[in-house]
Amino acid sequence: MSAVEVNFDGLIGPSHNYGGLSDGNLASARNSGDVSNPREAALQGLEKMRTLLKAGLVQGILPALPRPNFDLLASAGFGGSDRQIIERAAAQAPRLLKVAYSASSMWTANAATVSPSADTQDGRLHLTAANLSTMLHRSLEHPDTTASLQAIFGDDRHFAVHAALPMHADFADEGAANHVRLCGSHGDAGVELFVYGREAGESTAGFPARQTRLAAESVARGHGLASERTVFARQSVAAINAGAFHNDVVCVGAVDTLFFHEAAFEDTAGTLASLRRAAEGLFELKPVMVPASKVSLEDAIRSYLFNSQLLVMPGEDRLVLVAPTEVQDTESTRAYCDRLVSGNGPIGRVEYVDVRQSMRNGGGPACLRLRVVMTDAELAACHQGVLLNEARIDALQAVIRSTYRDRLVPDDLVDPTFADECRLAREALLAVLELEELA
Ligand code: SUG
Repeated sequence: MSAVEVNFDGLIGPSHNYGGLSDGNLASARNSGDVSNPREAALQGLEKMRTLLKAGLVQGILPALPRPNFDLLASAGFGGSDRQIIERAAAQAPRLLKVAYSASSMWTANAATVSPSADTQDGRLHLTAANLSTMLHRSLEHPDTTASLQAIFGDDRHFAVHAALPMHADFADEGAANHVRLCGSHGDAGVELFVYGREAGESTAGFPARQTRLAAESVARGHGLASERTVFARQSVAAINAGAFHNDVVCVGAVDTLFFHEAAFEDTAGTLASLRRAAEGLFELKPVMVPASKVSLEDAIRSYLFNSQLLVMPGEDRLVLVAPTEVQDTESTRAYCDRLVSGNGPIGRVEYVDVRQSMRNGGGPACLRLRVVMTDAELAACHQGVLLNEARIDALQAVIRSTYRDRLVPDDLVDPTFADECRLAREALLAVLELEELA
């Protein structure tokens, strides 16, 4: 069956700010409290989408979630009118107000785990919303994410949307950021690699390990994946403690190629052997391992070399790495990329994109997209309003230019009129995506 990979990027919401909310995410901690520019952030994200659309790829988008999340504030005991809730939360629990306003749904690699229909027992495309249970601000996302996915992938002849796993540390799940699908070509049956940071019930020292093996296994079972085509690998403790809070900070894969840092997995040889066994009869795995002697783990995490999109571009015979400009600005990673493309390996070109606003919260090009491999029939059956063309990108950018602020600091969130601003902007954006039902 022929199929294409559709990147569903997150539309960056009007409350994008540097809240310092993510323990273990070095960029989030470093830039905490800085001035953000939500308008520039959203425009940068859309320009990345435009670049890939112009290259001939199918580009989708997922809407920003409603912020502030009044349910959270109500659960914390704040009552009254919206205005009173915000004023009271600002006075009594300012951190909770930042949590309620977080625009973290922009990182759609964490929205869900996706298995294409070629891999699943019932021949449907399966999506499981991630519970994101480790970080409070991210744990708020899944109910609204599930609603978005249902609105977009609502046709149950083609799609199965699963609600998030139970909200408990044993089931901690961060979605596609810890999942890689490898294959011969997109429409063929593939191998799904799930990377976890700890076992259920295990407590780890250092930065939080946000994914359990139990969560990964539960998603794989729910999607009806063949066990002989599924691999579970442990992320290295060293990577997590160096700031790789998701596997996609140290690893990215596409079709038959796995591009990863030497320190990404606890057992590299074992992981590669399991992948080769699972791929037998389907394709030959092409691992591209970056040694620490060429790029230190620190530089890999600072530059986000691996948090790039690895893409099959129409008309190009080798893969293209769409990397953040920070990779160009970091000497070791720039030198590595120059050598990479001059060799004859599977990656033939590196293209740099500016997503600095998101990067400063620890989100590179790969964090900003959820990959969904879709057949023609599935493409036709999904909600068409989220499939982008240039006119729709222009329309979204026009709304952003007229409704988003170009300067926001966490202290601005105390302004009760900002909540109305965010709601009106979101409603206008949903209208462009023909998703008014989510308002
Ligand atoms: O979960 N940052 C996100 C970044 C997610 C990146 N996603 C992937 N690697 N796929 C996180 O840590 C920071 C928010 C703040 O501090 O305001 C934040 O949530």
